[in-house]
Amino acid sequence: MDSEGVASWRRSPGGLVTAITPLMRGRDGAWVGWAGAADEEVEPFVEDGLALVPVPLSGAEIELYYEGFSNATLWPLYHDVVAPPVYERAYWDAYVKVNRRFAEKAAEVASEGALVWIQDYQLQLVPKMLRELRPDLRIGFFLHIPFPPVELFWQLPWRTEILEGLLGADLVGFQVPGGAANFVRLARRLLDVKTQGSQVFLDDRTVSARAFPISVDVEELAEVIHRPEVQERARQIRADLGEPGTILLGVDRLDYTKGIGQRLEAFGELLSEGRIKPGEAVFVQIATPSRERVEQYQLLRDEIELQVGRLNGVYGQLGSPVVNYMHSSFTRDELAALYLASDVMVVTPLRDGMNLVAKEYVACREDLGGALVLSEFAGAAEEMKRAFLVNPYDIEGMKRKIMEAIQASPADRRARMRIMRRRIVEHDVAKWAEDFLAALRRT
Ligand code: ADQ
Repeated sequence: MDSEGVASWRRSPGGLVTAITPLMRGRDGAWVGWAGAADEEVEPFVEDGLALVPVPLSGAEIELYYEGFSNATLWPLYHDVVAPPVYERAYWDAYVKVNRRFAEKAAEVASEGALVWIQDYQLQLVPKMLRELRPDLRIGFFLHIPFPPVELFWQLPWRTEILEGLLGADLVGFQVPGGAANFVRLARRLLDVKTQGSQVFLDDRTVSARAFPISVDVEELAEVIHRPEVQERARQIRADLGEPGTILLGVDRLDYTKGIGQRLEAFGELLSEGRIKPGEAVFVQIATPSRERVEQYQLLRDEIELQVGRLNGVYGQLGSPVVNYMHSSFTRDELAALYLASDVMVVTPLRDGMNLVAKEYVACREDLGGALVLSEFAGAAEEMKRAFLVNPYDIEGMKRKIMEAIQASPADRRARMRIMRRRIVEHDVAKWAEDFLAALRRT
């Protein structure tokens, strides 16, 4: 709502929205989704070329379904239990109820024989529910986060329901082949069904499970970085930071899976050992506010802010902190300027489905400058082997790789960046969507 009382819509941050928005524009389809506020009953509307069909959530459902089952149960379970998942029956009941509401809304708006593409872990029961309501539809599902090994998934009290929910789809997409393999293995173990390669054979139909690595909108980013004001802003950022020799950059939702604490620990030790001198290198950490009412996220915020405060307290000087930390959301332009301004991008998740920040960085570095330090546990590492790959649990190893990235020769950086860019340019987000939808049509 602006100062004159006119309602408008704002896009929420995060990988899924960033990836899907460009491809929904101009397509003759509808996006069924939650509007982002409690108890809001909004009629379907068109915004900037997107036909949006809101599904309401009550305050209690946001707490139980979204913050609860989605983000306190499934999120940690699917990310290698890096935080303990909470198993609450009331969360589950809300998850079933809200999934049913989404399935009913999709069943209502989809035309005869339409393709329906269901996105992510919050809606894993929708494929089966929707198929029961509308057997004429072709149903695809894409999981943006990792699909865990059977041994972890087994913990889930509702493991059979979730698996059967997903098997309601004709095609289930994952970020990496390992996720698809985990899923097929789970189907075999839990339901005792026959499988072969990427196929799961049910009594009356076959479900495919395959990897479709998501990517970024390379063209849109190119347009952003070519604008003179963005380039000027990048120069300004370097000047504002005091023209240090090296700018290291982290950009993440403030999430315990992102390994922010581990990377700051590595940076702090490099300072304490004198391998990095204050003033010569500066760390810029952008932490986008996220899931602020979930307890684990509140604890994490306190921990990170304590760590930043300590580092600046010990190594910072008047007017020049060693870590510039910002807990806020940024525009695409400002993020692109940061990518251009930085020398070393540090992406160190403990587990991540893909990680679009790493791909955005590479997409923006047309100049072939900059180095990428990337966790082996991000899906993106499978496509970008020429990054400085690290195990974020190994602080010593991470310190070594950060130093290598800082000290790499311009020729080495260019060679690595050129190879990574080739991959990202050829496999952008449009290709991701086309590949998925083509595979869904073929099912
Ligand atoms: P996320 O966990 O949200 O995505 P990521 O893939 O890195 O993680 O995407 C974050 C997106 O938010 C990026 O596009 C980034 O530019 C944007 N962003 C980050 N900080 C921001 C800020 N301060 N202001 C504005 N925008 C900001 C989930 C999965 C990932 C998977 C994606 C897409 O966890 O593994 O890559 O979905 O499938």
